[in-house]
Amino acid sequence: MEFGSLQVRIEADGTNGPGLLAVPIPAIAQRTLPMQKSLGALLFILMIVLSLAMVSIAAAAVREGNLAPGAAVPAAREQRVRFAAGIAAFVVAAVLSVGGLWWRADARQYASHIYAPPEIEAVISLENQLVLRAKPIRMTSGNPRRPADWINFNDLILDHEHWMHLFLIRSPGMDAFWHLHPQRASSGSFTQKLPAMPAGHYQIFADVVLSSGFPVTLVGQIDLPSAIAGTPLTGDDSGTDANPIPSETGARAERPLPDGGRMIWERDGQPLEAGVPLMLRFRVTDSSGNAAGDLEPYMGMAAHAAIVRSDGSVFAHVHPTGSVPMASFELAQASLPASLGGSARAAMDMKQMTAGKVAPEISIPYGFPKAGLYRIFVQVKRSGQIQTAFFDAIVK
Ligand SMILES: [Cu+2]
Repeated sequence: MEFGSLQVRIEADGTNGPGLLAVPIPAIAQRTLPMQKSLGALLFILMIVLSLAMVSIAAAAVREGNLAPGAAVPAAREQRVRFAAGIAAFVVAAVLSVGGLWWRADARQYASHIYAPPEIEAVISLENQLVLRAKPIRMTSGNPRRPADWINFNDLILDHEHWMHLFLIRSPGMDAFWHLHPQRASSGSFTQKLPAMPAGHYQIFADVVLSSGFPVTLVGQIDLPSAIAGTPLTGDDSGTDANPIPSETGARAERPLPDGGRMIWERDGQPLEAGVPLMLRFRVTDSSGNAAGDLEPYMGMAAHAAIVRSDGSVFAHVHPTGSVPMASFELAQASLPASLGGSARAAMDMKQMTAGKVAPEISIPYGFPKAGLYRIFVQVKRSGQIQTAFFDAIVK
């Protein structure tokens, strides 16, 4: 198995000529599957049988290997037979222990690849500036392939024209949400001027894309002992207040937007199930209840959604194009052989799709990884204003 920034290439041929598309696949191991107990027991018994068989073959070869058919075994051979069996047992035991050492070394090596979400350190400096730094990793394994070891803030590429997409979510109620875009500072750190924020404990999710195209979410926390006055939001920065997430969600799937419009989550009435690919559909209406005609791309996308489990153990930043960051997608297309064409066009199509007007119906593909209570923040841009609606979902 290969780890890292991989891609699946899709080749198609039709009346308009051949086309080639690359889909980036960030591949990483998240856990080691244990062996089934019954399979382990079966293999252990087979090992014992094989070991005993090896010893008895060696013993039988010495005892009867050069006997004429029907002849009796001379009593003097017994000592040599026991010696041969002892040597064979020693060799088998040596092979098994060397094999065991190799097996454990291989398992340790694999375990050092298991993905642990890299952590980010955040402190608030004077003038309500948030300073972010990737936490240094203890190099216990000495293996440089762990994603956490790759995080070098000087080795990133722009995604949606930003080096970092920073999400701050007040916990545990998830009743305050910000989507900000910190500036790169000279010393391998990022800084962000904070908006007006209430006091509380915040969870931090920081999305970056490494120069290999591998997307990484760094996680962290910060405490605001008191509310801060902050500076007004500018550019692509956005945020919203929300009511604290209830432990049981009602069926309400409609949210008012600041201008009197609404965002509606179109549910098909089926319960949401973990591990099932879904299409989350949202519809935006204006203040008179008609389909909104004023949606624009927000950072190159029809919509951005942040999907968070109530305990913060799941975070996804997704778009109508899925979870692939635009930066990784463009990098994958650029890697295609130019002779096959089509690649540059695919990247251009993706950009054009999001240029100009945006339809008020939004479909976002997603699969909830595990059961639980989730909040979904959906962001759109209408007439230059970024609007955020939030929905709650219980996943079985
Ligand atoms: Cu986004």
